[in-house]
Amino acid sequence: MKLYDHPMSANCLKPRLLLAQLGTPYERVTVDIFDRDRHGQLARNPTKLVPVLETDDGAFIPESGAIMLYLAEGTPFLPPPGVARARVHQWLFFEQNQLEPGLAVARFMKLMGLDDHAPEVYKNRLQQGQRALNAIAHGLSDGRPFLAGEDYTVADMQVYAYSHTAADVDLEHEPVVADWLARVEATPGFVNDLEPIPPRGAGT
Ligand SMILES: N[C@@H](CCC(=O)N[C@@H](CS)C(=O)NCC(=O)O)C(=O)O
Repeated sequence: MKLYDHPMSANCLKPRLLLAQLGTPYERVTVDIFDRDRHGQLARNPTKLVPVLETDDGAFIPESGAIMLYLAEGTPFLPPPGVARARVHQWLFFEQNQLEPGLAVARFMKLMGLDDHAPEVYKNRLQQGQRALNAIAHGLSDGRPFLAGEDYTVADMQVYAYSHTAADVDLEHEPVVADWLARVEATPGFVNDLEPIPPRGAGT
């Protein structure tokens, strides 16, 4: 299978991490996400965003959450249907609805030097990011080791991707979140190959 990808994208880190921990071979196709035409590579993704997974059968699956659920089916990283799986879905939806629109946007704005151009937008996204980090801390406050309960799942991978970048926008983790991040990083086969966004004015 192929993963249409960008090395600086934390949305793409999610499937890269899962594929690494599954030991699944795949071809990585870097897409120039700064090229609006995307060289036609993402013609079958309505949003023209990465990541997109192309299966061995030639199906195209966009959206990191959909890719994670597809790849994790039948593996220890996704519980069977029922409450445990609903908890995984809960964190996947949370990530897309609360964490990513706040922290990822604030981080991108800051690293691209856009925070000074639209300070009100930046402040709003930063506050949203902080609220999401608080929610993660609250979710972990009952002492569970991982977001969906006792087991490490795709929910942890999905939420890890942007929450671990909080320092890029000078946000701090509560100890319960820092401990969870460390537990995620200690799982077998963990990789974090997210490349930094170059400082403002350095290209891209
Ligand atoms: N909801 C999507 C978001 C994907 C997304 O925002 N991808 C970014 C890279 S992190 C992208 O392709 N950006 C290019 C653009 O905005 O034109 C997901 O989770 O996969």
